[in-house]
Amino acid sequence: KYRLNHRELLCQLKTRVPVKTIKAGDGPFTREAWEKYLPKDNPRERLGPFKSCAVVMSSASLRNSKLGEEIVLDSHDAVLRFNAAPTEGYSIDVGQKTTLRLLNSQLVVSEKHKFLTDPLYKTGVLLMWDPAPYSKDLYEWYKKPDYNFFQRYKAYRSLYPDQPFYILSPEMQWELWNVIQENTAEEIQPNPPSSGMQGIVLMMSLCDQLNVYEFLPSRRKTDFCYYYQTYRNKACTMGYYHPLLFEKNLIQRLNHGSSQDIMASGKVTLKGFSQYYC
Ligand code: NCC
Repeated sequence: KYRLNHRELLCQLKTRVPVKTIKAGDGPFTREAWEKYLPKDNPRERLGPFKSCAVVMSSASLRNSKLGEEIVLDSHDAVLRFNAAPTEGYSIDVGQKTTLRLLNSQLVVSEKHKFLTDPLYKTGVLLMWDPAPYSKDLYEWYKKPDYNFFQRYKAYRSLYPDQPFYILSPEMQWELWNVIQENTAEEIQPNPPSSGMQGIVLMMSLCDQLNVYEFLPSRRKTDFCYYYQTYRNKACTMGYYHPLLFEKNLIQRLNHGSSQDIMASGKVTLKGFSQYYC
């Protein structure tokens, strides 16, 4: 089977995966019920374009990496982090700045994470997504989201109306899944791509260039899951629910950096969508 080259693969992502957020008036998100809560702009109108960005995964292989300085300096104009990943207490390894944070709906609703009150979530622009069933039908999703996060989202927006907080359209995860499946020999289960993979595509739309840390694991690869917890599970790096292994293969194919960068820093260098005319 023909294997897409670098440029063709990036163009597939650029032209087919819409980095789209929900606006009041979209399908079941009626103006009456949602106008007060949903941002009127989209992330691209508010953010960037950035020259250079860092995407910091939550991987335990960041522990003792001392990558913090590179992540913060290295002329990164914006830094994306995921879910509950902290900087406080870990900045030597992961840096300090958080420009954007991508959350899944499980975190938003979970009692454990104290999303409404934990100061961790009060920095930067927030975006969230919900593992909707394979369908782009907003009405179906609205009736039956994977985690019913709508009330919690509204509560957060009422408490912190000045912090931008977007909901990604499920179209994004499923178009991304399609591109991953079409470029993978095996058949993949129809589960949505991980937050990490969705975040990479989000940043490709906002940044001319991006460095992704510890998505492709360095020589520090470990069975531990997160740099901020002692929980141990290989599946965090290899995947069980998300098509993580296939996501990683795809990102490897897009890498402009060297294999030494991967070994030493778990660092992959990618071009943003602005760098190719498709
Ligand atoms: O684990 P999670 O993501 O928060 O990690 C963010 C992204 O970093 C990449 N990663 C993480 C650990 C690791 N060892 N290797 C990695 O490559 C992945 O790309 C991952 O997406 C998610 O994708 O949203 C996920 O969320 C957690 C959990 O819901 C949140 O942390 C909130 O508590 C999921 N874990 C569980 O459900 C137990 C995880 O499967 C995916």
